[in-house]
Amino acid sequence: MNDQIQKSFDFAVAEFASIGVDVNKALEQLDKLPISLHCWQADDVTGFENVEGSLTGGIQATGNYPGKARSIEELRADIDKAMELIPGDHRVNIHAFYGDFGGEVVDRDQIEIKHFQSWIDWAKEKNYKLDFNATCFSHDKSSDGHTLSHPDPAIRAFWVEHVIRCRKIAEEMGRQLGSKCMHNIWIPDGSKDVTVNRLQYRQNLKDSLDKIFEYKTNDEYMKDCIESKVFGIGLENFTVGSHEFYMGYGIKNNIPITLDAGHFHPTEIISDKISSLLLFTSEIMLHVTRSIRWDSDHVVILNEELVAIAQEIVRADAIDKVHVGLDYFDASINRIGAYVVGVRATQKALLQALLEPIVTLRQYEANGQNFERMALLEEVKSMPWGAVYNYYCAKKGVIVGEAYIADIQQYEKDVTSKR
Ligand code: RNT
Ligand code: ZN
Repeated sequence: MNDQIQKSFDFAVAEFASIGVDVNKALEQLDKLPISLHCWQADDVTGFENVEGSLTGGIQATGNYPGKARSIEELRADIDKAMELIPGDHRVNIHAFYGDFGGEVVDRDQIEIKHFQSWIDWAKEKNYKLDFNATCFSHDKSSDGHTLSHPDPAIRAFWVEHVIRCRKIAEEMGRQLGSKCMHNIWIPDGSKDVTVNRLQYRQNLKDSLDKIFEYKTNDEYMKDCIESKVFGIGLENFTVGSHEFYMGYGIKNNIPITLDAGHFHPTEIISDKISSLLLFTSEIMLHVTRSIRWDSDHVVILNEELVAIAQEIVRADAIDKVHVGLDYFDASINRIGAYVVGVRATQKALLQALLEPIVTLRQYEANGQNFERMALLEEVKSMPWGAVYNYYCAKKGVIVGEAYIADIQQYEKDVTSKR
């Protein structure tokens, strides 16, 4: 351990102790908090299906920075590189269209565990855990804006089959890796312009979900979660899977809700939803992202809402109930750098939340000492939590501070720039 890092850490421990906070305890908790890295940042949500096609479903990756991953091997190498620069043990979130199809064209209603075995083997070797997602977009059967809510029962059945297969794959991932795999269901369904059939589409989606969940999975190995949205590009007028829809469905059927930070109205925040939802569903999945003006999926940075999300998880004593996953796809900058910045920012937010003098703050609040509460909250913002994070990186054998920039530049020079 570098002397400077140790000294700064010792100073920080004393500073936090003076406000009643145990730094080592906070670090122990942080170390048990996995973050799920979304595989789709490395290749701009393209997937490896061996069919010509583009990203559809109302989402868009903008930019054409060189070096995107073009194969499973490249994508895994990029994730390995990012993981090298992130302290702690983490998860990788795979989408169904990233299967290892060995040059074959395998349609979505035909995928099996064998197409994901190499992902599981890789994860085992690297000590990652896996999460999974059905892929209900970028497909000719989703091109008219509907999948599970489609008016045609045959198309609905196709997507029902896909999602059931995904649930089985997720279950097997969790079983083999000994860690519950979160399986997320997000569909793009909606319409660009006025529809006079809102109820019908939602009824269709409800029926499809009922069929999907008829297959019972083992809770120990996998858990489904359902993700709402306010609107997509080209689907501005109506989204079938709205927040009310999934909140109703999830609470009634005890299925966790996925809160994506970019899926609400521009000034609506997900941090405030955590403590409400937790009273009605056992768990929550988060898609941490940064939306600018719309669901733009910018790289997560250490902003106020990220800190608020972390604070709400910790203040609600919900570290074991809230699954933190990232969801952004910025194609305009170095993609490995995008991973590292996003995960480090998320960890810093969690660390700040874990270092809160919560006992004193709650005492102040109980006594009606609102000035004191505000002042202490202000003071903790500039407490030396950065020194604690640097120490955590060093202890985990991970590059400390901005020195990782040069490391990513080197990887770009040696690897991604040659693609
Ligand atoms: C889309 C949703 C969804 C996707 C991924 C690729 O708006 O956020 O989670 O980003 O499934
Ligand atoms: Zn999302």
